[in-house]
Amino acid sequence: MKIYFAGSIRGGRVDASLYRRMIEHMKLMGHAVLTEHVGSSKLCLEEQGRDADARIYEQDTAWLRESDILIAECTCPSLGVGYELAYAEHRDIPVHIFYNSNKCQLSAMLTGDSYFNLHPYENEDEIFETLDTIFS
Ligand code: 6IA
Repeated sequence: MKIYFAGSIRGGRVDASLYRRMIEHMKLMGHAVLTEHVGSSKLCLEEQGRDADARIYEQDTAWLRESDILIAECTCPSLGVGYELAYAEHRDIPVHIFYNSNKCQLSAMLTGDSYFNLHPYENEDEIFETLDTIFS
């Protein structure tokens, strides 16, 4: 499957290493993760102007349109991830949202939308078990 992984970038990188572990897990299952960079520890977060951001937007929305599924880690709030979730719903792409229920309260705009598959977890092992179930 082609997977679009969504995680916070300018919203904050506190969970970047978790994103990387989730991406690695899905790749080990034989899937293509189109957005591997979201788990990178070397992302440059500096503003590089509107043209550079337009290229990111065009590339990311193109990847979203060709994805079979969107997997999002939403513990760290991100406007960009919220946008991607709505974009995927608009195109009928299945969406699975993971969040640590001890660390955050998810927006009612996500928990209140029955389109989204919600996966609250308390420890990291639960994430990988759920991913195995989703892709089995
Ligand atoms: O609002 P956020 O930046 O937290 O939005 C994060 C989401 O938007 C991620 O799921 C990505 O798919 C997408 N996104 C945001 N920034 C980038 C990006 N920037 N490259 C690719 N996808 C992105 C490169 C570094 C940038 C901060 C200059």
